[in-house]
Amino acid sequence: MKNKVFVYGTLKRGFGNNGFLINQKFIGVGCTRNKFALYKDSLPYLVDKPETPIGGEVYEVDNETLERLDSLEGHPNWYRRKKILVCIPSTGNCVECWAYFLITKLPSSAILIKTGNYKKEYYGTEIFKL
Ligand code: PCA
Repeated sequence: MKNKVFVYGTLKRGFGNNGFLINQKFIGVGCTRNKFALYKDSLPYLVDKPETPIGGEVYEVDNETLERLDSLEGHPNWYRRKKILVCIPSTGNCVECWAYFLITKLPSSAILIKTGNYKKEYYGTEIFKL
């Protein structure tokens, strides 16, 4: 069975970890049905706290890819994969997707991204900038 994953950070197109989604099906850009909090320091962190809908991308991934994403994100002890509803304008549907939530303590240097959209210029330190 195929797994739908909502990515909001480094797994998005144009970001450093998007290669993990190679050969997987891009469904569309989407926005979470409910509000969450998106923070960043050198990494983006999704937290289950109602602030704003979060923007990202939805992919349909095979089981091997999901396992690779789980180890990348440190599921279930660092980020934890949880199901949320994501609305996809291009299909007109809201679908259940996995998303990785930070469940360890938020770093004190992390700041809230009020727009709910993680941007390229946020990613990493200078040498990692795209
Ligand atoms: N990668 C995952 C979770 C946090 C991150 O940097 C993502 O893009 O959804």
